[in-house]
Amino acid sequence: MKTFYLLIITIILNLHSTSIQATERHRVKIIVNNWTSQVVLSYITGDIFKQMGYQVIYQPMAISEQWGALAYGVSDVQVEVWEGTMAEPFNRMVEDGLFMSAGEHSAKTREDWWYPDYIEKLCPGLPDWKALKACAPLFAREGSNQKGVYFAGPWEKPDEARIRALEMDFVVHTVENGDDLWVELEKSLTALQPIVLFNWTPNWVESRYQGKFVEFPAYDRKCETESSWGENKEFLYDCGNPKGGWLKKAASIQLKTEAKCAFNTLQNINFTNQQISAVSALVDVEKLSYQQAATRWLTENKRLWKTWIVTDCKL
Ligand code: TMO
Repeated sequence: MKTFYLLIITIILNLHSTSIQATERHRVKIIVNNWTSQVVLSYITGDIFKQMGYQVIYQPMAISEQWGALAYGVSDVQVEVWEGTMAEPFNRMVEDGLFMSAGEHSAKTREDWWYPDYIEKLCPGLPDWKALKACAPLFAREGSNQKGVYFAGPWEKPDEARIRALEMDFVVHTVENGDDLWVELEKSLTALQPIVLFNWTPNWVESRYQGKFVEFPAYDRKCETESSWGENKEFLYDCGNPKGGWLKKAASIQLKTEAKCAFNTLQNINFTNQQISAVSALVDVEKLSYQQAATRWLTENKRLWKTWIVTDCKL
């Protein structure tokens, strides 16, 4: 009897989906980048779309590849566009109508040079960048020729340009995988060796370690466009990254025109600093898989995410 009912339901569902196939697309392609919270939020978003009846495809991709993918409709969704690393291409291409913003999360973000607190004893004056500049030799590593080493992530930032503009005696060491940053951090903490590295907030690191961002000259758009602006009159990038930066969602034009329910739901999806930091800690501290972290979050926050799903939906 049970099987019979299931069969009927399946037939009805199938008929229903064929009847709307012409107007509504049933497949959503989600870009998966390479830092923890983005991966978990992608899976959470994907599971919400699946609940709505969409078929979801995950597409692992570097930040630099995602813009073209969104513009050509190869991909539909990127759930974490960070102002500090991505504002320039994002703003330009949204302005050109190549893809769209699907709104902002509540979370406020910052991405910049960061150090663990114990270094303040060795380098008085931190977090001011001038103190860091004076302490450069403290951050030297084997083979760096007495220059300080800054550990950068695999996400393009104009760090070399900033070092040059602020005349800092530093070199950039770019790690291959984002997670290698935490390997370097742990190594330095164990050896009580000074380290300055790329970090961001919200992230799991703040739930585990005391530390601070270096305070470079405050960000201003002109810092990236007018060399005469700021500390150095000849060079660009003589400033830090934005504080209190935005965190946005990107969507392809096709998502809006062909999968309206998914687009409208994406607009409602909204994470806070605390939530993003907590989901990344599930993976990086508690060692859950990305999917396990997403499932845990969905189980514990049903009431919230169900309000994100648009109700006037014919899928
Ligand atoms: C884009 N990221 C959060 C890694 O800086």
